[in-house]
Amino acid sequence: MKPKLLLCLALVLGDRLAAFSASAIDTSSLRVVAIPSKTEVRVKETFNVALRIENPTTTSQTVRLLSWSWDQEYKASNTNISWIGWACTRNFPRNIEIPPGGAYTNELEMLIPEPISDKAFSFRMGFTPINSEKSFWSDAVSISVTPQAAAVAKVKLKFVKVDSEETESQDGHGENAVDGNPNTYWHTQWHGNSPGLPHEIIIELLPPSAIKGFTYLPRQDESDHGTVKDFEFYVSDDGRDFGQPVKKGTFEPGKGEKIESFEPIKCRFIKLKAISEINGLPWTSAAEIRVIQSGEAASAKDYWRGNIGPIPSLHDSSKPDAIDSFVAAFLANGGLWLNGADGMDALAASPQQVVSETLRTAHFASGMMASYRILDIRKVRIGEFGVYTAVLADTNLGEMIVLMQNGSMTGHWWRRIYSADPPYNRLY
Ligand SMILES: [Ca+2]
Repeated sequence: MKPKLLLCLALVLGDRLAAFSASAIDTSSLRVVAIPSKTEVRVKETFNVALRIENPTTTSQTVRLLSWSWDQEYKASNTNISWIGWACTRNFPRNIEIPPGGAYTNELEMLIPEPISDKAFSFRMGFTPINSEKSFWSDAVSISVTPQAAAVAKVKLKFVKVDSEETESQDGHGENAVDGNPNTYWHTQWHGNSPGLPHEIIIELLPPSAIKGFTYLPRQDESDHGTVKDFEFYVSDDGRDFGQPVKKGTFEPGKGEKIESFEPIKCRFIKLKAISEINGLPWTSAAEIRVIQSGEAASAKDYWRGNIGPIPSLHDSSKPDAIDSFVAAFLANGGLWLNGADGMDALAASPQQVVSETLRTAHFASGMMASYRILDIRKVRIGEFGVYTAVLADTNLGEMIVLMQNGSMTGHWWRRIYSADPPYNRLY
């Protein structure tokens, strides 16, 4: 377990250990107070902790800490608790003057990153000013830990049948709707003959499961042929009698994943029936169909993970290269991968600096990387988000992809590292 989830790009300017006029600091009487925003938390759930350095004396006191990642001057007495740092490009020690009776307050986003056996625990926060050998500890803060809900056993989807599929002029097999890959899709026959609507696909749930909804991901390539408009959704125990639809309606337009909900019901088979196509054409297509199980969050899936195919070692100008396929996969996900801004002040001199700093941070701050070498840096266009810089790097963890910089929004940088081996986990 990492002691900290530190995301800071710390360019420490100046020497933290530089001689400092000690006479300006008399911290012998400082008091540290830690106040959590809540006292009952779940594992991996962040909560805020206000940290206050109080000066109970009758004279001003000065403490020295880093301007941005001031949290580096703090430590927790209990290693089960951690906190989240932040992006910063300029970081320097500075003096904070605390008036008599006053306080200097900050807030940390803290969490219990890993499951723990205790239902409750306490911790103290210790503050050690720069150039000081003395640490000031808060009183103990007690937190109770709510056990994590048991994970829902994931149902497997098995293709049963479709009424029509195009297998001659393209791979439009019905299986493609449940293969987990957003870039493959079921398409009804169009070569020679185009049987008309409605079309339907039947899928088996292994094991039979209680579901409270389903999702429909339209085909993700440039065409929208076959994209379903009006639908009916059925469930069945035997795969033959589907009765009345448990849900019918009209999908939202667009290529994003559609989520449809209904009252939880246990079943062994599902059937999606396409009633109409968005352009009034006779086809049906579906990139992915999922079910939402009872007890599972009804949210869109990060389809790109694990589904972008093998990445070649370096780009070949005669065909799409690693970054192109990576970005194509992102595009297929409607740009959802760009969630969770870690925009930072645009103080870095160049995208290359952000890349090397990101890798350096992974190298040094997280201890994840022992070595790296940048193979390729390219500008790529990512949907509506504009031109970004993407990097393919060769590292001790295998090749990995770093994404980061928006060319038009100079105030925003996006830093992500993904493993370049399936399942393309986000590493940093
Ligand atoms: Ca698919």
